[in-house]
Amino acid sequence: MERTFTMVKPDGVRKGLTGEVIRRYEKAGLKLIGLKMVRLSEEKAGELYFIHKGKPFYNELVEFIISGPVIPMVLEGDNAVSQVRDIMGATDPKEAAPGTIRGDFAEEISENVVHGADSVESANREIQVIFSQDELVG
Ligand code: IDP
Ligand code: MG
Repeated sequence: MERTFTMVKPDGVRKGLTGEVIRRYEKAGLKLIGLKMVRLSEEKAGELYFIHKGKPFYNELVEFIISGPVIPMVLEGDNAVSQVRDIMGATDPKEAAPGTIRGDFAEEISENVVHGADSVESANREIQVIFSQDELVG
C-alpha cells in the first residue's frame, strides 16, 4: 500500500474536469483518503513547488496555481505514485498519450490539468504541505 498526492489544477476545475479526474483514479482502484477544495496562498504554492524555484517557469507556475481553486487529494493503493503518473500522462500535453488525462484534456504545458507527486518522498512532503492529519481518513 502506497499513498500519493495529486491535485486538480485551476484549469481543470474551471473546465469542469474534477469528476472525470476522480473517476479515472477510482476506476484504477485507487482509494480516496483525503480531498478538499482550496485556493492556495502564494506561500503554500511556493512550498508545494519549492523544487522548481529558480527555473524559468517558476513564477508563471505559482501565479497559475493560485489563480483559482484547486482540488488536492490523497490516494492510496498499490504503486499509487506511478499509477497516478501513468493516469495523468506526460508533463507536456503534446507528448501525453491519448487516454491519459493530459493527453485527453490539456493543450499547454503550463496548464496541464493535474499535478501528481513524482515519488513516495515527494508525496509525503506534499501531503504535509496541504493536509493536516485530521483531514485524512484511515
Ligand atoms: P510534472 O507536473 O509532470 O511533475 P514538473 O517537471 O514537476 O512536471 O513541473 C511542474 C509543473 O510545472 C508542470 O506540471 C507544468 O505545469 C509546469 N512546467 C514544467 N515545465 C515547464 C515549462 O517548460 N514551461 C512552462 N511550465 C512548465
Ligand atoms: Mg513534478
